[in-house]
Amino acid sequence: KRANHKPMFTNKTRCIMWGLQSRAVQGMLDFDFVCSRKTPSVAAMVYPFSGDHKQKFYWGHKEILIPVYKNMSDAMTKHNDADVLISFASLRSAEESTIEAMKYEQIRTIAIIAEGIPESTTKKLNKLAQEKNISIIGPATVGGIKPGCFKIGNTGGMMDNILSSKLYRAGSVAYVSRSGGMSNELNNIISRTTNGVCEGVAIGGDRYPGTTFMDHILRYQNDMNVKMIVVLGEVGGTEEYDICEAIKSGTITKPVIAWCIGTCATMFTSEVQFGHAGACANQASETAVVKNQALAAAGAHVPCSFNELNTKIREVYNNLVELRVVVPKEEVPPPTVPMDYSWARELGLIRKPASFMSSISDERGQELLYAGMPISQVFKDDIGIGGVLGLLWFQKRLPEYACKFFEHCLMMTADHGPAVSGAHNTIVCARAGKDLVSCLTSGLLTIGDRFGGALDGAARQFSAAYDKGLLPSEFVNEMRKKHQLIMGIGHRVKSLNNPDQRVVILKEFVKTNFPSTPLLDYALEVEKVTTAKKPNLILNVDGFIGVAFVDLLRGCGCFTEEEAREYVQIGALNGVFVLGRSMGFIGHYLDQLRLKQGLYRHPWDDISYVLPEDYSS
Ligand code: Q5B
Repeated sequence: KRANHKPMFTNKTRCIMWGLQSRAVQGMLDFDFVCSRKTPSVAAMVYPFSGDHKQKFYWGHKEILIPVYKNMSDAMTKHNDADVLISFASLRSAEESTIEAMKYEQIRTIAIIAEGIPESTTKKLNKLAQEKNISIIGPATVGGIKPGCFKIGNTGGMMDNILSSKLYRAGSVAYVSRSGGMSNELNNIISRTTNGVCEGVAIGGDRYPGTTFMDHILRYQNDMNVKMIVVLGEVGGTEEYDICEAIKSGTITKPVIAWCIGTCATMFTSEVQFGHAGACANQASETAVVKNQALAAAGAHVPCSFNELNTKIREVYNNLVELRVVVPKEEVPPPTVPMDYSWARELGLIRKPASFMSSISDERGQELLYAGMPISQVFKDDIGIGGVLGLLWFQKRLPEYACKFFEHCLMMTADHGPAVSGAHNTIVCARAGKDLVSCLTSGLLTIGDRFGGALDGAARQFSAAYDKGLLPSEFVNEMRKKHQLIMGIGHRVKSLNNPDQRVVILKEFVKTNFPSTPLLDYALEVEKVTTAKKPNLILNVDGFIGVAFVDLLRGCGCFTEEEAREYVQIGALNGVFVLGRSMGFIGHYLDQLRLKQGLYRHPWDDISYVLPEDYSS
C-alpha cells in the first residue's frame, strides 16, 4: 500500500525520471551533493526509444553511472526504493506514461512537467491518482524543492541560484505557488528575508492541477519543521477561498502570507488571459484583487502589492523569531560542487587554450557562416560555387570574374575520359566491388606531378623563372640542364596538331576577363620554345590553370604579395583539379555500377613478364 502519511520528500527520496533529460539529472545530482545526501536522488531513467544502457554523470568530483531502461517495468523492479516519478514526457506521451507509472505500488508522487496536456486528460489522471492515493505535481510545472532533501528536475535553477538561495539546507518557510518561474523568485525572497525555504511546490499553471494549494498547505500545517506558509496565487480559479475557509476554521494555524498576482487585470477593460492556461478570471471572485481582499479578511498576511511581499514575509518571520517559534541555526557552509566546465567558461571564470583553430566556417550560431558570410547571404548574393570556393579556400569575397574562373576550371577539369590514371583506378576499384568513397579516393590518389597535380609545380617554376627575369628559352635550357621536366608542359594525347579545347576556352576567358596576364603570356612564350622541339610539349591544362591562377592571385587586388606566394607554396592550386576531377571519378564509379561491370583482371597478353633468369636448373 502507498503510505502517503509519510513526508513527500526526504533526504533519502529517490526517483525514476521519464525521459532522457541529462541536464535535469545532473542538476538534481549536484543539488544532492551540495545537500550532502548520501545517495543520488535519481535512481534511473526510462526512455522507450533507446535500449537499456547507462549514462555518465558527476557526483561531486567523481563520475557515476545512472541506468536508462527501455521499459518502465524494469526500472521499477530494479529500483523499488524509488517512490517518485518525474515525467519529462511530452504532452502527447505524458498520459500513457503516467498511467503506466501509477500501476506500480511503489510510486507515491508523480511530477508532470509537460505543458498543454488537454484538461480532459488531466482530469482523468487526477481521478486515477486520487483512487491510488498518489500525489501529482503539475502538469505544466517545474516541480518543487525540499532544501537539503530533494528537488524535482530543474526546480531552483542552476547551482549559483541554489547556493545564493541557500536551498542546500532547510529553513522554516514553506511555500506553494502556481508558477515555476515565480517559485524561483520566492526562493530568492524567502532566503533574503528569513532563515530560508523548508519546502516549496509549484502546482502548475493549468486549470486542473493534480494537487492543489490546500493539499500542500495541509502537509505544511502538519510538518513541524514548517513555521510559516507563503502562498503565491494568481488570477483565475477559486482555490484561494479554500485557504480562507481553512484559516477561518482553524484548520490552518500557522501564519500564512499570501498574494495573488495579476491584480493589473482589473485595469483592462476586457477579459485578460495571462500566460498560464488557468490564469483567467471568469467572474469577479476569480480576480486577483478580490481574492487578495478575501485572504486578508480571513486572516492571512496580505501585502499591498507584490513589491511589498518581501517586507510582509520578513515581518511575520521576525515576529516568529521574537516568539522563539523559529530559532535560527548557525550556518554550515555546504560542500563545494565543482562547476561545469561549459558554465565556468560562459561566466568567463576559466580559459583553456583551444586544441584546434579554424578560420573558415562556423556552425555554432543560428546560421552557418562561410568565412563570416551567413549561408542565407551566400544564396541571396548568388555567389555560386566559385564564390563559395573563394570564401572557404581564401576567406575572401573575390570579384565575380575570379569566381567564374574557378567555376570554369572546375567544369574543365571535371573529367577527361576513362583512360586517364585516376579514372582508370576508380573504375578498377569499382569493379572490385568497393564503395564510392574508396573508389573516389583510389582515383584521387593518382593525382600528382605527372597526372593532374602539376598546377602548383607549374605556378612555382614559371613564376620563379619570370621573377628572375629569365628569357623563356633560358628557362627551358636551365630546366634541361637540371634534368627537370617543366611542370605544366606536355601531354600524352594533346599537341599543337590536336589542341586541347579546354585550354583554348580557358585562354579566351582569362584573356577577356583578367586585368592582366603577365605569367600566362610568359608561359605561352615558353610553350613556343618547347613545342618547337616536340609538338606535344604544349602548355597543358594543369599548366594553364597554374599560371593563370598566379596572375589572378597577383592581379585581382584581393591578396598581398605574401599571400599570393603562400597559396602557391602550400599547394592550394592542385585543389582545383582534385575538386573538379572528383566529379568525374564519382561519375565513373556510378557508371561501372550502372553497367554492372564485374571484377577486372588485366589480360596476360598486355603484360610483359620480364622476370630475372630462371635459377631453378
Ligand atoms: N618532355 C605529361 O609525357 C607528361 C616534358 C619534357 C620538358 C616537360 C609529361 C610530363 C610535366 C607534368 C605535367 C600534367 C607525363 C599533364 C594531366 C591531366 C590530363 C591528362 C590526360 C587530364 C607526358 C617525351 C620527350 C622527352 C621528355 C620531353 C616531356 N615532358 N620536357 N618538360 N614537361 N609533364 N603533367 O608524353 O628528349 O625525347 O627524352 O611529365 O604537366 O595530367 O588527359 O591524359 O585532364 O586528365 O609521356 O590532361 O609531359 O612524354 O615523358 O615520353 O617525353 O619530351 O624529356 O624528351 P609523355 P615523355 P626526350 S596534364
